[in-house]
Amino acid sequence: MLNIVLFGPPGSGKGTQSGKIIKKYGLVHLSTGDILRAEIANKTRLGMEAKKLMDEGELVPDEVVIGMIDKKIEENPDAPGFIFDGFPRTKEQAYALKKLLAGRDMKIHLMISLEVDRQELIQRLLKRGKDQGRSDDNLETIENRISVYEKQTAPVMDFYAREGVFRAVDGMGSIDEIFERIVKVIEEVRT
Ligand code: B4P
Repeated sequence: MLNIVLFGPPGSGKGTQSGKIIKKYGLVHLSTGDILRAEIANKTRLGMEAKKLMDEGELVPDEVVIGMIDKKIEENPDAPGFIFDGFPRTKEQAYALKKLLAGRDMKIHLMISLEVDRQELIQRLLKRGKDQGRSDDNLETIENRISVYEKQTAPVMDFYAREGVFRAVDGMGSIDEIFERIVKVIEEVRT
């Protein structure tokens, strides 16, 4: 089994690289952002509550996203492994993930942190806002998302460094170049 946390600031390429990783390694992709956007599209009560926070660039409460992840793991008992994309985003979520994996005799084998300059993050997200019209990809919300990341999410790196599974990867360059760097790190862990 191979369980990976793909980590990084908003716009660092987590969703993009997750797509390539699941194709190569057959892992199950769990993106809390995608799950929340599906709730919004289905106009559920959870979706409506989450939308307000997401449009402001704030985090959705820990217990909500932890419950979502728990359910998805439960639904995939035969998975060869999972890629956690955009989760955990707080230390509390990281502890909760450790606990819910341990209860199933599972653990995180690797945490990949994508490192990208702030200016590049903003450019990528503004471009996506223009191309796809995502309501949280506007300058004001992007800046808040980055500052929420720095305050609430960046400490998650220490958690995984202490677990001995933290690996930083240069997230600047072309999508294929970055993917090659990620594969190299995954192969080191698998052998
Ligand atoms: P997410 O959906 O996780 O959004 P994100 O951080 O912006 O990353 P995403 O994966 O979409 O973008 P990517 O970097 O791949 O979260 C959205 C919101 O949901 C959060 O703000 C929060 O409110 C809520 N939420 C989600 N998870 C939560 C949790 N665990 N706890 C609490 N709240 C939570 O790519 C960005 C763009 O860059 C793309 O358009 C892509 O094409 C482009 N790109 C990628 N790589 C590139 C490259 N190398 N060069 C040029 N462009 C590139």
